[in-house]
Amino acid sequence: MDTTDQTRLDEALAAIAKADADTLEAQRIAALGKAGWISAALKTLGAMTPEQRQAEGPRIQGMRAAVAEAIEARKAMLEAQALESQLAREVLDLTLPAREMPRGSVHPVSQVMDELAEIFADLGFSVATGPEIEDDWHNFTALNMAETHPARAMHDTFYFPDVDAEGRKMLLRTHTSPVQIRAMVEHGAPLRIIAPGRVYRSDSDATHTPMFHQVEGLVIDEGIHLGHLKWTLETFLKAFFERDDIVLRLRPSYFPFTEPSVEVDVGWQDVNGRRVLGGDGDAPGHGWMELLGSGMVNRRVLEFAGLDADKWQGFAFGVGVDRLAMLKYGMDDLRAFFDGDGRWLSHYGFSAFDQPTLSAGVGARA
Ligand code: 2NL
Repeated sequence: MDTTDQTRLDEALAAIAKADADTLEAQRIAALGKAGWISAALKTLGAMTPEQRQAEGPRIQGMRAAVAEAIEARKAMLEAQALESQLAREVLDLTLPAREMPRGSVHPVSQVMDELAEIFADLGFSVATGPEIEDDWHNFTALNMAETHPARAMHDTFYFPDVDAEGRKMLLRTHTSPVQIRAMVEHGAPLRIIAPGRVYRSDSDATHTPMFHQVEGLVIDEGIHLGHLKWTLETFLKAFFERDDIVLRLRPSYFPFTEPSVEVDVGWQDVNGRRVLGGDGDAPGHGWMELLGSGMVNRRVLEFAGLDADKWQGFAFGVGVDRLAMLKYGMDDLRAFFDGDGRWLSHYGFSAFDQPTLSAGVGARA
């Protein structure tokens, strides 16, 4: 046993055990560095006889491992100590006010959805939601659009390549009507719901995006007729556009899921070269703009959903949420809605603290 090495080792281990971060590195260099004493000892192995090396090799390697291990242990200890004292030092006062207003803002589509929920809640509607990935029964068949119905092709549907576990053809919903079908199947009648959400159609240009937002409304009760539909839409649009002079014009139309079907136009007037909703659509300088589709729920749809069509009647409507937002807040390019541009959002976005209420006007800005 080399007593010099043993003394050196004992001294090194003692120094390491009480070293701080700086002296620990000096200890490492003195022992294990290129010119360190253990490195020097390792170099002597080359000149030894095989017998000597067999005894000296493990001894020197053992010293190297002991020093390296001691350094690692001390380092971990020092780091734990530093963290402890940092945690003790740093105090976070969660009761302090924010230094800046939050920079995020509520997207106009979210704002309009909140406004719609508020307006219709006041009329006794609840908000219904459902899956965006649907089967073709809920999206088409139950809406009186049979396999061969031409309207299916018109919907530019995104289909999934494979059928699901039950062999159903799956797709991205093309409207939120399937949510209403599910509500009728699950809750029966009477029913008063709106179904807002994302819908998908394979269509893309300046006025169409492959994903857009729709809100549909559905009322099922006894003795429901077109008068209820017209009053509901009038009341909704007056609250939404915050004007009492909103006028509607109902035109006959066709949807497979409603009978009769009506297209609803809203009157606008020219104010300094800009079209503003309200006024008499037929007067000079006034006009009509197509806004939403609606109608009395086709009795075949009621039957598909398991309702007795002799007892229950209903009306339904559908309208684009993005379109409503553009009209109300004066945006001209639909594609900007989905660009995620912070400047657009800070211009058109809403404060997260601004909750739409009917008393303040649903679109009041904070
Ligand atoms: C449009 C037209 C509409 C409906 C949607 C509906 C839903 C059920 C039953 C019957 Cl469950 N109808 N929804 C009715 C008429 C029109 O949307 O142009 N949307 C943008």
